[in-house]
Amino acid sequence: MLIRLYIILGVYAASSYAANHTVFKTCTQVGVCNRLRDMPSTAQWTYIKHNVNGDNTLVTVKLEIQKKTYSLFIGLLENHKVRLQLKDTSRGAKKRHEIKDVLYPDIPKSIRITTEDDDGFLTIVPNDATMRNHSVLIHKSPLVLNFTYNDKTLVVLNSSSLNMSYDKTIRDIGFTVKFEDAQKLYGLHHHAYNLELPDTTLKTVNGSHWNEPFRLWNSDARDFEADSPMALYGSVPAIYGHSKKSTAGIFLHNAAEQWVDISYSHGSASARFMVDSGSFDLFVMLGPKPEDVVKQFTDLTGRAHMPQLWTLGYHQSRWSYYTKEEVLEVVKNMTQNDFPLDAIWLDIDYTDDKKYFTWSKNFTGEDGNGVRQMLKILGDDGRKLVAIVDPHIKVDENYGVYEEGKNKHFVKVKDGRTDFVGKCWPGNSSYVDFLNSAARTYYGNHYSDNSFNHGHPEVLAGIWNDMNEPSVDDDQHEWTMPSDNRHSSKGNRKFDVEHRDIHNMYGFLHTMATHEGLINRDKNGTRPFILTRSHFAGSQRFAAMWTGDNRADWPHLKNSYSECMLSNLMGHVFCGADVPGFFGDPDPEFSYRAYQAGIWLPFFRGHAHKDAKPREPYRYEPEVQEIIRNAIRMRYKYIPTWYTLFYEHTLTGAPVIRPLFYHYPGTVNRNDHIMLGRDILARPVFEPSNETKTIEVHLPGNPPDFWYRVDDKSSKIIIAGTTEIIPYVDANTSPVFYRAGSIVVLWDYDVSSTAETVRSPRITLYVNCKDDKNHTASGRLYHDDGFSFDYENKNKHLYVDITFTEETGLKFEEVPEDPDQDSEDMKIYVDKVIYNERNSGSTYKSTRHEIDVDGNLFSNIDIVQAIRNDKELVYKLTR
Ligand code: NBV
Repeated sequence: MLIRLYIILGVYAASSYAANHTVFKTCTQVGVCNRLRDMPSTAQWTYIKHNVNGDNTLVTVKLEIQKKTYSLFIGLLENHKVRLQLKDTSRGAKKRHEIKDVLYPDIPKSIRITTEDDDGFLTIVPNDATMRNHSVLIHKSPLVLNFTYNDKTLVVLNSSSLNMSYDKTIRDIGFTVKFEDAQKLYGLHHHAYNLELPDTTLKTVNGSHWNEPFRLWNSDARDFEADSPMALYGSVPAIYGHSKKSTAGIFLHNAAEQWVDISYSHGSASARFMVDSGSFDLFVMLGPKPEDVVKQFTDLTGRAHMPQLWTLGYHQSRWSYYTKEEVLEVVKNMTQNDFPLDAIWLDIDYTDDKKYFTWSKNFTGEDGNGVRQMLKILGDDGRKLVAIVDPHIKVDENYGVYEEGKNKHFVKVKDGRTDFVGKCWPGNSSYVDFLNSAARTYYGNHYSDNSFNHGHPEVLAGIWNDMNEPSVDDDQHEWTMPSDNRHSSKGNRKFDVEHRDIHNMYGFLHTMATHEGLINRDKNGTRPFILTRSHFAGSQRFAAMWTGDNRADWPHLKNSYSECMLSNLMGHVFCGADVPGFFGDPDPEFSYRAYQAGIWLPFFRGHAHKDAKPREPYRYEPEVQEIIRNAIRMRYKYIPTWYTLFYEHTLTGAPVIRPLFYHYPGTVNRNDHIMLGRDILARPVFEPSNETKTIEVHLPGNPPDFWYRVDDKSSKIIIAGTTEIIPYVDANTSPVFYRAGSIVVLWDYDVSSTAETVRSPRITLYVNCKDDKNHTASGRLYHDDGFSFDYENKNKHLYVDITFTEETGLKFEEVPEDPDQDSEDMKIYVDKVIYNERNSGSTYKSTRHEIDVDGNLFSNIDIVQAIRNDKELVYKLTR
């Protein structure tokens, strides 16, 4: 055993300073990519006939190629989406695996359609004349499919690039999608790269040699390089084509290995997919605005439920805190040094010999009560604990979880009978077959107190699912399991699915099991919090994700913004990156810049590799501590805004953080600018002071719109559409802007954790007036109990429009789209109102009036208790 463990650790240690490219393959080393990348476009698919089903919701087109027949099923879906499924229907054709569970269970059904068959063309349009703005236009020979919005073709699938082969060992799918109108392509999350997908068919990208397609193959890519197309931990096979005029998207509902080449030419862009196996099930989303495509994609893959409020605070982690005393000590030090903190995290070493759902003696103590005592102390202090639980189960006859799973719930080798055994942290391990619903239940049940034995589910409030690509210590198989391993789609009876067909959704299924386990453990009373490393399209329904083992350096820090903005556009809103970075011992300047940047990502956790020097915030020099403290405190101030944006995501799928082009189509993308919702723009410092002393900020929009700079005392106004050069004056500089016309809601006071605020939420309103006659501004605020599903099941929440005009004063009204809210118990107190106003006659300056609502000026408004009981309640604050 000792020797085995030594070998595993040896591999991890050896690989700890660069991704291991001898392990991960390049395109030419992988069959499908090698076969399909340079394949000449000669395939000729011929239309034979078509028919429409009885209720007019599906068109089946019979096609032929090389004497084989195929069926192409075409359905139009509500809200401008099309679904295409291509199946080999020739005699004796093998069935391809069709993945389940990824699509949101209530995906909109196909709508009724009408076809027009005319002279070489077949057109499919919605029956309902009001939906007629989207259609499919099929040119029969040679076969070309055009997807149109308002009679303009946005997406084209050209059959000459379509390949589908299936013999004993090969089951490739290849196809090219052209975005007619697109200047930029975004998508194929997850890679550590800029937001925009580069042309991968050119020899040089960013000045360096790069001729690799993007790869989607979930990998334990520990110590991955920044700015690289290498496959990382998760895969979202979707692309959006964007230009100032329109945005359209595609989503390939397939969880097998994929390689994708991107090319741009003459105002359009193409993506060439090369897929190892599985089926052809393609969704086309016709936008036409960025927010429409995101909505369409999340119609298909679902939306996250509300996070618990505490999860939006600061999390402190390290590989590892080894004893309960150490855990309590870290929390005590955070408190004593005035760093807000909501959760402390346990990495693998809390377990007994890496057996998940067990505790080491360092936590249980001699009397066995240690875990309960620790959790009680943390809970009384308003803090939560998150513990890691990986998907591999130690092979050990004396370990109940293993004994219960063996021969039943684990992935099998190729023979479909023998449990697969691979190496990971515990040495020999078997891997839970999460495709199998019985196995998911078996695993999920172990989160209960009966098995995990923690006694305080309300404090052990989060679970961290790591190593779920799945990671196996095997160089021959790119640190994962063999592709010919077998899973069972039918509850233990038959191991009928090859791993290759579901590889990219293994982590998704892992979090599905954990989510179900936590829902059962907490009797559906609490919203589960799970952090996952591996993810797939739709993972947002179950877990938050983080970007994995980044390095504490400037390129990785910068990439973290693109990674999370893209994940947000692809439905997965709860994204973060290790702060200040997993590997390395960063200098103080880098550390505080990483904290200043990290606060603007939805998930905010400090974490470090076990070899890194301890670097909890209180370990820095006092001046550095002060900068980090200010950053974390700033994060807490914005929690009401984060929470409101998360709620809006549950309604429409809208991203929480956004790149500039989301609200301002066609704006040149900046990877270092981030928008929190529509109204807040942050541009932290990603440059070391020895390299540059200024930073550039581009404020999007068009004059007469403008932005208020709010992070300093300059009272500066910046006209929309201009680029501002900001000298970064000191370490505290981290520019933030509010859009004129917005109302931003903050908790403008210092807290030790969100628990403190939940008791009596007191808000400050930043009213950022426009320069119009009435000085108008508006914003929204959401509030609920912070933890339960009552916000959804019983509508117990408050969601209000806040508007200001000089005439009417400040007004709170229920958001009209959310009419059934039951906000009776929701109390929010307004502490302060701060008006930002442009100085009359001055182009560049503003004035800020701070009004203490509890103070003299407004003593008549015994302030501002429980926004509404009746439909509308107006607080007139006239000046
Ligand atoms: O569990 C140990 C680490 C964890 O700290 C990290 O965050 C994960 O991404 N884990 C990976 C396994 C080993 C990494 C070298």
